[in-house]
Amino acid sequence: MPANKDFFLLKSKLTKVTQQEVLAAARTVVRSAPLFRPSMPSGQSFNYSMTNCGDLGWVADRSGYRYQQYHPETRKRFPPMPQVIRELAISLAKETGNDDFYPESCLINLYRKGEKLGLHQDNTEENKNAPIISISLGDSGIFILGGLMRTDETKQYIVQSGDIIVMGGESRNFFHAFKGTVPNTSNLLKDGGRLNLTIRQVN
Ligand code: MD6
Ligand code: FE
Repeated sequence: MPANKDFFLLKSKLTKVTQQEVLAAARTVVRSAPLFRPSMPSGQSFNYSMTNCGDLGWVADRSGYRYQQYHPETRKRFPPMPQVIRELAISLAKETGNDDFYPESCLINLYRKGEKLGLHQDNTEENKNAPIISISLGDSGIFILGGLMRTDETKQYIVQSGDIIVMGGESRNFFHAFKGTVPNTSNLLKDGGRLNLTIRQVN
């Protein structure tokens, strides 16, 4: 098995049936924790919508970025992480050399046509060593991966429904971005768009 060092893009890792199971689980989450579109600390609104499940959810507002137990709009606790998502994340972590991964949080991002996410590092988590497991569902999109510095050279990857990204080891802290979807490339989501689930051990 690979060492816990690398960035993995596991193409076509999930069968259609598993994709549908994960999608159904995500829909259940969205029913109790509706998608929201937060503001960045600058006051500018995010370009896409999101929600969470698990013990902790990632949120943003004028006072910054943080993890909390409560949905920022309903003020209810985020729903538990569905078993299918939790078990999948643990098994993907193991497969890529990360034996003690504890999924505390799953951020669910929905990108409609034209929606994107700029170059960033994931640094709200206390734990900067645990890998981040990312599941792509629905329309294909363009994922950009750089290095530890914002100015490092970047590479572009096409992510398709059922592909998995694992950012472990050094790559855990690499700059990255999502440049947008390629519309009408999947019929998994009936209204189109791309769902991205990122599962993390926050602490
Ligand atoms: C996305 N993903 O694919 C955005 N972050 O829509 C992320 O920002 C991300 O895929 C950390 C690790 C994996 C990711
Ligand atoms: Fe990220």
